[in-house]
Amino acid sequence: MSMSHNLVETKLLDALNEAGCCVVEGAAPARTMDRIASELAEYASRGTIGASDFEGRLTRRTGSPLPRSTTFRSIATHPLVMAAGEGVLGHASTWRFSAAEFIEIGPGESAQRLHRDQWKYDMVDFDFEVELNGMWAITDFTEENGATRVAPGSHRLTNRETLSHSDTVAAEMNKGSLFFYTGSLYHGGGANQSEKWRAGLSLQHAVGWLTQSTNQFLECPPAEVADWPDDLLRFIGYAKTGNGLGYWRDSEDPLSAVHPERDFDRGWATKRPT
Ligand SMILES: O=C(O)CCC(=O)C(=O)O
Ligand SMILES: [Fe+2]
Repeated sequence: MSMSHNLVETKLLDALNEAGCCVVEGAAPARTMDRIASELAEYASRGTIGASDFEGRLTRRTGSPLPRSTTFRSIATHPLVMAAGEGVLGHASTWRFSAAEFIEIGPGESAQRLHRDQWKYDMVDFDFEVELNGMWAITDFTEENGATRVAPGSHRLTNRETLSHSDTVAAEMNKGSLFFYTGSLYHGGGANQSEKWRAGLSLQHAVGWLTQSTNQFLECPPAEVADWPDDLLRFIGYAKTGNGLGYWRDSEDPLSAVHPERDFDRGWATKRPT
């Protein structure tokens, strides 16, 4: 029996509020995950491995999945992503996509150091949420194969906590599931004690007044995205943002760089948080 969308969203937002994390089982068909993996395979085969201890010496990371995978593009604005983002970041004037990365944890990899993703923002100890992140299960995630370790409730702690493995649980989920967590939640990639690779597509979203993790205008330049849907282009950053941010040249709308043939309103964004 399937729950109605509204009920799923309500439970998701309650869990994100209470625990700072939530797994939604079966958010997409397994074959959608297989397609993403096969579209990224040629890039992953040239991907970087072992760049640093934090990134994982036996972990392969492949960036820029938006231009590289049409199937990922088709789910980047998935209704659950939009609902979770609105629920966690809707306090800000705007929020948007920040980055995505295909993460494959290899057999024998050790556990990643526990961290808060929002530490990327100069370790500012925000007392409100600035990021809503996630992970699509491209393969099954099990405790044995390195499912992400999370400390539920740790989104309410401060930067000064010293949590250990015993404070965490494995975010186990089946292929096609979607795991969400806030930028304030302590977590880390798990140790892979199996013989197979664990693959996930990690997602980052942030309030519109913070810099995106990866530079979307280099990864998805105007000349290459003219046939992408407007809502996706807006979401990745071709939009005025925050309060008076993100315009270009003469108070112009950044989407006009993709579609110079169209008319757009000029002027700064004047949206303020309510
Ligand atoms: O791969 C994972 O399970 C988590 C990776 C992670 O948290 C990170 O690299 O920031
Ligand atoms: Fe992380």
